[in-house]
Amino acid sequence: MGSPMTTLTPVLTKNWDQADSFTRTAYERNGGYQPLRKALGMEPSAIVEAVKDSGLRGRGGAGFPTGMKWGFLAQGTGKPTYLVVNADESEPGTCKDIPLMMADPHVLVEGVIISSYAIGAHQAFIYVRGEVLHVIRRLRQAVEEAYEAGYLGRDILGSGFDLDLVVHAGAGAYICGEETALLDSLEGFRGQPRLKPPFPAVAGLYGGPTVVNNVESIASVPSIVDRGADWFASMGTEKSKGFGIFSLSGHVTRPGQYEAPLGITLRELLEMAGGIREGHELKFWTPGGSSTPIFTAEHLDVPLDFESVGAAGSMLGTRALQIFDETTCVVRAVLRWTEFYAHESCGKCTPCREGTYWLKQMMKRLEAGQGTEEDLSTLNDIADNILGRSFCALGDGATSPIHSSIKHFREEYLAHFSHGGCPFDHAKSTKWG
Ligand code: L3W
Ligand code: SF4
Repeated sequence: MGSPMTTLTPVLTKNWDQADSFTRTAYERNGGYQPLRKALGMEPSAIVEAVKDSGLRGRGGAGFPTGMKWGFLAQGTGKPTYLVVNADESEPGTCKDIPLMMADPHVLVEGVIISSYAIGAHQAFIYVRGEVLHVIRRLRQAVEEAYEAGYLGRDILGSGFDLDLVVHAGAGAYICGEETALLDSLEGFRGQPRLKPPFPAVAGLYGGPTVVNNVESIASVPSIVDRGADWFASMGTEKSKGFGIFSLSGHVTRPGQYEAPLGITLRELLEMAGGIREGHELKFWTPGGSSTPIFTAEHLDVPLDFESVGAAGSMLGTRALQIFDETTCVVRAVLRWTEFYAHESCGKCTPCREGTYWLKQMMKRLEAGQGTEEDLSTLNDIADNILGRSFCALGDGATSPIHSSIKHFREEYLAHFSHGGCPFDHAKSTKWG
C-alpha cells in the first residue's frame, strides 16, 4: 500500500470536534454567517453562476449539477418558488447528513438562506427523516437561534430579503427520500413518487417551482460563496469537482465520516481509517449504499468519482462505503438488503411491488440452501424485470445487490446449495451472527 496521494479536506467537518460546534456562538466564532453577509451583497444571479462554475453536483446520490438545477426553475408562473432540503437520509449505510446536522446545523441553515436568496425563494423547508428526533430537535434549535440573530425572518440583516424556514418531521418511510414522494409527504399526502416530468424545478411543492437538494449540497454553498468557485473546482476530478463526506462503516478499524476530494480511492480512505479490522481482509463493499452494485477487493483503486465508479460498473451514490470482511456471508447480506427493499416498496408500481416480494422470497430460500444453479438465472430474470421498468429509483436500486452479488460471488451461492444451508459459521461473525 503506497502513501495516500490525497489527504482529508475538512470543510464541512472542520468543527465537528468542538464540544459546542452545534451552537450559533461556536458557528460564528468559526467564521459562520460571514458568507451570508457577503452573499446578501451580491446579485442573486451571481450566486447561481458561482454554484454553476464550482461544478458542485448533487450529493444525494444522482450527482445532478446543482447550479444547472437552480437554472431550470420555471419563471413567471405566478406561484411562489420553494427551496426544500432533502434530509430524509435513509439509504442503508449512509450516515453523513445526520452527523452533519447534529454537529453543525448552522452550516445547513446558512446554506438554506444563501440558496433561497439566490433562487428567489421566501419559504424553505428541511424535510428530516422522522425517526431521528434528536436531529429534528437540534435543527429546530438552530433555526430558532438564526431567527433571534436576524438571519431568518423579515429584512434579513437589513437586506430587504425575507425568508421563513420550517423543519418538518418526515413520515418514516424510505420512499419519502425520493424527491417527489417527499413533496407529496410535505403537502400532507401519502408519500409516493410523482410522474417526472414535470420535474420539481417546473412544478414542485404546491405546484410551484421548487428546488430539492440534499443536505450536503446545500451545506457546501456557504464555502463556495466564501472561497469562490475556483477554489471548490480545484479539488476533485475534471467532472466530479470538490469534496464530499465518505462514510465508512462495517469491518473497518476506525469507522466514521472522512471528508475528502472526489476521486479518492477506498485504498486511500482505508489507510486513514486504520484498514480492515485486524487479522481480516476485505471481501466486498458498497461504493454508495446498498442501491449501488457491490465492489470487491479488485476495486480498491477505483477513483471514487461519478465517472470512474460508473465505468467500473457501480454508482458513486451517497458515498456510503459499507465494508465487509471475509467473515460475512454475501448471500445473507443481500437477503437483508432485499428484505429492506421489499418492506420499503411503496406499492405504486407492479414491477417493484411484486418483484421485490419475489426477490425476498427467493433469497430466503436460497440462503437456506434450498436452491439450484438454475434458480440464479430466475433470480437474475426477476431483477431484470424490475430494472428499468419501475416507476422510481427504489425498484432499480433493489436489483443492484442481486445482480452484482451473483456476478462476483456465484460460487458462494452454489456453496449454499451444495452445503444445504449457509456454509458460514455465523457464531464467529461479528456483524451477521
Ligand atoms: C429539471 C430536468 N431537473 C433531472 C433533477 C431531478 C433530481 C435530480 C436527479 O435519484 C439517486 C438514485 C438512487 N429538469 C432534470 C432535473 N433533474 N433532470 O436532478 O434526478 P435523477 O432522476 O437522476 O435522480 P433521483 O431520482 O434524485 C437519486 C441513488 O440516488 N441513491 C439513493 C440515495 C438515497 C439517499 C438517502 O437516503 N439520503 O440519498 C443511492 O445511490 O438510487 O439513483 O432532483 O429533479 N430535465
Ligand atoms: Fe413505489 Fe417501488 Fe414503484 Fe418506486 S419503484 S413507485 S417505490 S413501487
